[in-house]
Amino acid sequence: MKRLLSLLLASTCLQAAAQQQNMVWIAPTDSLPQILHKAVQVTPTPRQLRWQQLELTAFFHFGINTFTNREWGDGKENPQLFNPSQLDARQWVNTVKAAGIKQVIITAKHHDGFCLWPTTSTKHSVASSPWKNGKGDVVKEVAEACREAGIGFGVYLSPWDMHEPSYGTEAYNTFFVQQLTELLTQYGQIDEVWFDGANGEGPNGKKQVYDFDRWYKVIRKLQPQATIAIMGPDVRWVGTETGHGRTTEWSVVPANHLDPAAVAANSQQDLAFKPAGDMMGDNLGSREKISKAKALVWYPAETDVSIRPGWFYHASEDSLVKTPEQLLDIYFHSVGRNGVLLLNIPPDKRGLIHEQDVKALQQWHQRRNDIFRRNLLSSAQSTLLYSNLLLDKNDSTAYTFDQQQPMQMEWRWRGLQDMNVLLLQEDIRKGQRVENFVLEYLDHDGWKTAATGTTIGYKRLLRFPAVSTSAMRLRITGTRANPVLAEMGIYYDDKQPQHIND
Ligand code: FUL
Repeated sequence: MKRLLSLLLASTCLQAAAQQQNMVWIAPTDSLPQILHKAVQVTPTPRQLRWQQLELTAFFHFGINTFTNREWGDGKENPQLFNPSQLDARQWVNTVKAAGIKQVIITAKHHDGFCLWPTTSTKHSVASSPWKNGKGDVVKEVAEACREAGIGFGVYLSPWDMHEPSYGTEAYNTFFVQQLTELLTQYGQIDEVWFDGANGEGPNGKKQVYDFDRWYKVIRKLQPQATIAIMGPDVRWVGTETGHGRTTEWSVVPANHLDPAAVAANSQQDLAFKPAGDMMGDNLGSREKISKAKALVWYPAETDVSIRPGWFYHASEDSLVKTPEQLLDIYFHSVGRNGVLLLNIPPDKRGLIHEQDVKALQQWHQRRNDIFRRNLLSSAQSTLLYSNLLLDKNDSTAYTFDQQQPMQMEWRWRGLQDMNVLLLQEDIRKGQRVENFVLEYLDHDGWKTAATGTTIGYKRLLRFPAVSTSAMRLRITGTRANPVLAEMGIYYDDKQPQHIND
């Protein structure tokens, strides 16, 4: 009997483990309910979950372009031009950390091929520059500053290389592996590897066929916890560089290009594929799209945008740094739309983050703190028995609606409350489920709509014209399975223009 019980228990555990996975196959005979059931079983890998929880990450675009005042070099630049007078990676890292940013990515090599570390793969690097008499290493300084500050560290390594003579031949893939290996073995833990999709001509006029599979294997072996972003399997480009993501953002999307043999050859955790298909379309994970899919995969969106018009520093753009209000809009439309924000802050020719950018970041941080300081729900009475699970600022404790229960909750206050911001989070360890919701407030003649939304995902923030009320309710009006909510918040931003309606 005991043996039978333990066998039963073991098989239940196995089933539970098998149910939650990073990808799932769809059979041509699957009905829509079967597909929806499969869709909610697709969940993030541990590396994807950690990345999503960061919410705010930063890019540092810095390199030879900083000194030539260009956005794209051509690979012919003289390394002698690279000479920051006061480079201070701690100032970069501490500035962004103070703004709430949890991880940074340095452009170790941009399309011009100039390397910010003293690589043995080419002479086209900081080692040939006058900076620190050729003894400097920008990647090392940033990596150490991140470690000291306790934030994540990642590298951007451009596959496109306009300097390297082997570009356009098979030898370049090996050259690239050499660069990647140096970066992944000499600087401690690497949390994100960022591959850009650009593939132009090299010095011999040829384009390269990138051996992504080989590169992914190197990364998985040397830094298994690192997310591979954009031209990689863990993190998808949101499809715009404006900083404003989609209002409907599914992290579970079709993966029609997955090769079954390749998937079978890899363990689930190491699923590695190159993205294909439309990254810019509207609503990539709609019922219509997942119904036509061959497979579904957890593939969340990263929203990259620069604090200035360009990705690299240009003195002429000092007056064009995004304002704290613009950054706040970006925050609501990236983190608040189920994405991770990757905000570029380009260090200047001195090797410092410019005062204008520092100021904008500080004020942006202050605005966010002011808005989210007090969750008004903490002083309300709820119709839910375990409503405290939604207010504990812990996304791993969740409120699960059971199948029969009406999918709504009400909150009441003793007096009137002003409110104009809603925060919702799903427990994405249980997949992404909610398709539609409405937030209502009690007016003198009944319930009125304050805001409506579609997907929630890891986090959804909505601004709505301010209301003053003694009761509000959230109704989930469409879902793929019973909702599992991790957090909920209602706030009042007294500086918000009354007309904003996200
Ligand atoms: C683009 C690049 O071409 C830009 O220079 C920049 O690095 C941006 C993040 O990605 O595709």
